[in-house]
Amino acid sequence: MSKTASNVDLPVGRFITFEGGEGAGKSTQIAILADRLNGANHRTITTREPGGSAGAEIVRHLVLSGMGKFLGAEAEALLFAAARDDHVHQVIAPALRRGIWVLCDRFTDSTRVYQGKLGKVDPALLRAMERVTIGELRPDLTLIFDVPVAIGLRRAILRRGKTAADRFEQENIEFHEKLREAYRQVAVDEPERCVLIDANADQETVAARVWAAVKDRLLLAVDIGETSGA
Ligand code: T5A
Repeated sequence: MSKTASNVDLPVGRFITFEGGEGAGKSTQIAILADRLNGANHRTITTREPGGSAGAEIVRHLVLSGMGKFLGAEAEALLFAAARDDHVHQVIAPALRRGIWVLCDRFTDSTRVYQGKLGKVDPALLRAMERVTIGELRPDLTLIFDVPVAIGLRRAILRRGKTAADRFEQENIEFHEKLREAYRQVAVDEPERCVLIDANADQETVAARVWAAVKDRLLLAVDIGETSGA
């Protein structure tokens, strides 16, 4: 195992990240995929960013409460990076080294899109932070959930009920439209790593699309107990 900047060993498990705008259905689909992989005898953990480790959950509270916003986009990006550093070293890398599949709700693409494309933070700064926080670690597969903005925001409102909108849900429609476009562009720019999932459908249909992508990109027929004609 080798590693450059941050002493994270290269993984042996599989690392899948789930990305997209607000209310796209990522958390719902992570749970469904984890069940399905467990049923196929793969060990999995599900986790999220910001958060996923004790230190990172503290930062999550800070940024989603909106406190980071007043520090400016660069400082907010640094907060997400600090949370990621703890999460990668405490949770993600150790799990991958033990052969566990890690299913993560948001990862570096969220920083690239929210802080980079939307917040206009210098890409060179974001790359430097990635070198420190994740080193050579890259997702094996990134599923980008694409849903019309109005539908995503409606789902997010339904999910949170009477609790207040968080830091990014409070942004205007134009912000969320740009967010959607930026994510679609990530899928175009990195087709080897990313699959765009049409998430504007019922949960079962979206789950079938997710499973098809995972099978296609990461699972051999023998791994899932299917014959080549299945
Ligand atoms: N952020 C994060 C950054 O700016 N930079 C970073 O580097 C990182 C890591 C995180 C925020 O932080 C920002 C991005 C985010 O704004 P969060 O609370 O974790 O905040 O928010 P989200 O990741 O956006 O989570 P959401 O819960 O809003 O969206 P999900 O997980 O995509 O959606 P989910 O599964 O919770 O579903 C939402 C609702 O819709 C229903 C569900 O039951 C739920 O009620 N639903 C469906 N309804 C109909 N049809 C379907 N197919 C459905 N799928 C789910």
